[in-house]
Amino acid sequence: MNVNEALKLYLVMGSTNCPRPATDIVKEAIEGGITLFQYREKGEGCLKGDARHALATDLMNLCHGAGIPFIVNDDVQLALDVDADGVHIGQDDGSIEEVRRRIGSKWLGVSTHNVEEARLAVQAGADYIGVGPMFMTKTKADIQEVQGPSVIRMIRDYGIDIPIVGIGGIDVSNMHEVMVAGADGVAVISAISQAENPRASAHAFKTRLRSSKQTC
Ligand code: TZP
Ligand code: MG
Repeated sequence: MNVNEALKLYLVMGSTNCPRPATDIVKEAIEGGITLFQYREKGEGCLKGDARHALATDLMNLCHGAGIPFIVNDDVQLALDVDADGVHIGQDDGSIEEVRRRIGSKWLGVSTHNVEEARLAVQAGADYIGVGPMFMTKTKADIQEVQGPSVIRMIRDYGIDIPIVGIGGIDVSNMHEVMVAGADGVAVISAISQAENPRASAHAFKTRLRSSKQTC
């Protein structure tokens, strides 16, 4: 699968984002049509050690059973241990080049917030960049300033054509703004993981994406 196609509807989450077992949420989100999954096990009460490894394996098996690539956030060793499809890192997670060397040809995603970070991520060998926060979010406490989808437009106008996914406060009602700014897709945590019906939420995103594409 191409990275840009996989990025269309990117579910990012770990056990602390879920009101029910993470495996149930991911199963339902897959049925609803997510195209990529990132295991992001963070925050108070997050799993460590064997429990973290076991959940990563369970979620990866669910994803792979449906042909969906499985990415691990931050934890390069876990990604290598479970043989994930890729790793996603932020600006404070060490050298992008070093992660690239460790993971070889696995996908590498990097969180960026402006043109300069995007440029450096591309130069260092990222396969895609996440750009955010697009909108206000309660899910991540240490977010940078909300700049809105216009930062994606700035990155595109600079000439960066790497696959881009927007993140932060995205829901079905505002995702179109992210897509028209030049994103290949949207990454969401709470809009799916905390939805009353994750399957219906993912499905609603997919329907909206299809109509977004016609106007992009
Ligand atoms: N990076 C920037 S904002 C964010 C991350 C991981 C949180 C996104 O969560 P939500 O619930 O989709 O706003
Ligand atoms: Mg990180």
